[in-house]
Amino acid sequence: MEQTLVLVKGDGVRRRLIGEIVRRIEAKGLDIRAMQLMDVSRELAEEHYAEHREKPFFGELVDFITSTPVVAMRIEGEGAIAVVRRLMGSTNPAEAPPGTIRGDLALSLPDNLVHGSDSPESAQRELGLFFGGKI
Ligand code: RTP
Ligand code: MG
Repeated sequence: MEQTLVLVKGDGVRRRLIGEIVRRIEAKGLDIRAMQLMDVSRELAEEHYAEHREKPFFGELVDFITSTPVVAMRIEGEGAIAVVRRLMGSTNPAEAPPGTIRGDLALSLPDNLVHGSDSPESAQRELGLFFGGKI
């Protein structure tokens, strides 16, 4: 069965939206296999977002994800990676459709509440980072 990493990022924790986001994931029929509230070190953040290292918003992104605790979840289900991405909505909340987490609950970047792995390779890598105990 497919697994993916979901993060409720700092804005979601600060705004007390953990329950609302978990509710949507559960209501969809996905299973929570692991869940932890945790601090994200700079090392973990830079590794997690390595694909964005050259982007102009990389510094802001790392500051954002390390500034407050996040909730990391190992989510499992048929097609979980793509299903979670659809539940989240597009990256920019201003463009995310109503009915999605970002479309209903967020307004502008970088505060888009959630992260979901974007491919089987990313899921494996990111689950290792957050739940493998390496960093
Ligand atoms: P994520 O990785 O968080 O699941 O989001 P995503 O795939 O939809 O978006 P991605 O392109 O991977 O970007 C990662 C995170 O960087 C912030 N971002 N800021 N200022 C900007 O133009 C900008 N673009 C992206 C967002 O927080 C996004 O989730
Ligand atoms: Mg991404």
